[in-house]
Amino acid sequence: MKRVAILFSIVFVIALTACSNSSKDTASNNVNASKPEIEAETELIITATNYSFDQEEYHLKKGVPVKIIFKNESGNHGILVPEFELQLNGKKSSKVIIPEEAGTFEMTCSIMCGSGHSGMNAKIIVE
Ligand SMILES: [Cu+2]
Repeated sequence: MKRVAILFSIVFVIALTACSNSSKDTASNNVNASKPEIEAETELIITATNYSFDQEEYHLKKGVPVKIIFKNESGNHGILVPEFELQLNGKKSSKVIIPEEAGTFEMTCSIMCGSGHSGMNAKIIVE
């Protein structure tokens, strides 16, 4: 939850600085302003079909910002990884995350997509 709050404040500060140059001085007093905008160093594409994801395991590197790109190739699915505050769905969507802890995390389908829904899961392995 804390991570989301930080992310939101970063986005907020970025939005502020983008709107007005004069707000830069104010923003620099904010601790969050010293953090650079999250830029992905790498990408991971996750594809969903009826009723599976394209891989059983997805590997990420700890501490490396990664742009998770989710694509629906058939049916209507989504992905959910609570530990990363990651929830994507639709035809195509993406989010940049920074996996901060090594470990294995369960990824499930976030949309009740039909008969194969409960079998739609995969592992995100951070190392
Ligand atoms: Cu589903």
